Amino acid sequence: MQRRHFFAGAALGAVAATSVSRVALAALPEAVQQSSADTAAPWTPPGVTGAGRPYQPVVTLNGWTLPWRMNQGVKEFHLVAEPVVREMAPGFLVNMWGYNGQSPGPTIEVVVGDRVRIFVTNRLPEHTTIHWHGQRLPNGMDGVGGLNQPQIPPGKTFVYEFEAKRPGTFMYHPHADEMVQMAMGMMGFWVTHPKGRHPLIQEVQRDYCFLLNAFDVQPGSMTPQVNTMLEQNIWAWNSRVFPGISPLVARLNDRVRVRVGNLTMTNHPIHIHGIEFEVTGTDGGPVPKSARWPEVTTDVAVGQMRQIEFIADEPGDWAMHCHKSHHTMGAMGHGVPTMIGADHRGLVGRLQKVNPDYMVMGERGMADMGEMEMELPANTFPMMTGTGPYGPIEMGGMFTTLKVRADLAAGDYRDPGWYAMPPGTQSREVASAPTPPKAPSPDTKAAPAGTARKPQGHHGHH
Ligand SMILES: [Cu+2]
Repeated sequence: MQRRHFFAGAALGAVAATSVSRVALAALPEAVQQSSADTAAPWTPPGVTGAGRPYQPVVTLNGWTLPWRMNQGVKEFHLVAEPVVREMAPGFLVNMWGYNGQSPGPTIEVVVGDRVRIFVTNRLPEHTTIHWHGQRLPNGMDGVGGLNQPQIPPGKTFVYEFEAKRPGTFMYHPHADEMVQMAMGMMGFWVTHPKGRHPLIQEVQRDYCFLLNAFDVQPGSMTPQVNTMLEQNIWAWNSRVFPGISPLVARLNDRVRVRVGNLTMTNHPIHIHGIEFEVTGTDGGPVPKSARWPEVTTDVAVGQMRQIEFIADEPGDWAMHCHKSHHTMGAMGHGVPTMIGADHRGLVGRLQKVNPDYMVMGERGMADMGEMEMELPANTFPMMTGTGPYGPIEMGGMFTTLKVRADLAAGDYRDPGWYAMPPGTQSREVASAPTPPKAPSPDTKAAPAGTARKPQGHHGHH
């Protein structure tokens, strides 16, 4: 079970200070660091007490919201691009590049009309930039290295400044050595809340966000292969893989929004069990109500953002995952031959004389992998992992659960544990297969009760 990291304490206190000296105003805002890969509780802006926050904050799955400081009417943020070690699942560590201690970087959360100033310090071994994906902004703030600005050299700090013009779901990522820097995990989420009520943006009780990302981390290694185009083996949400992804928790009948952005090299059909949702927003903003339809899977193509919404009106632990079945798997060899139906028991002994490491796998399917205690190279993410109350879940990648409970407090995001099913509502084994009901046919009525009809050929029906 994961523990939540409630983001509070010394680091936050420093940026939350309301009185800032002239010297401090001139200095860069503190670059707040995050050491935990757990889901942080929503950040409370300085000066906000009780329910005074003017919006329902987002909760970033296995991520956090970057604190800002107010400087003469401008919200100031400080991102530091730097090498990080990300814990992708408990015990599975990967060398990445990210921001402020983690990959992805922190979520930036603002309100329409905010003047935003973002300082970007480069602590990478090569130059970088940040592109603010989807934003309306002056051309010189768009962050394409070489086209809109000089690259940010290692050791230097650049500043971006623009107004958050439209509400919605955005991303940020480098537009410099992009293939390498994104393959190393450099990306982050951005949410702009509407100012006051918006005719197409409903109020929600829970608002979650995460990025789809993918890595090629060879078994036993710690650094992604950055030149891999499509055969990534680690399919992640916010640089985490099941069972390392926090559940989405909702109170019964909450309206829930989930924002998803895709920065991998392929599309991901995101599927949620138990409810129907609508896509209420895309990259371009809120979807007109007449253009929404119910569905249970929505494809998020490369470079896209999707905002889905639903009423969490069915209690339970509902699976939520990418529907490409290879994307809910950990590191695996795609070149392994299919052995279903091949009885090679007699061969094993002979083959092991030649190759002592020879192992039989997959002759009855691959489900054995879920409980296999095979010795893996150090720091290798298993192909299938994660255990539920009824055994191995046989997943490992873009998978988590939507946990809907009646007895949650508003704003409680803690994992409530496994769902206790009401008696008689779970699939179960039966003693033996029941007698199939007789197919209605004209002579069924004619047959005396208790008389078994002899099977007849097809010509026997008339
Ligand atoms: Cu996928």
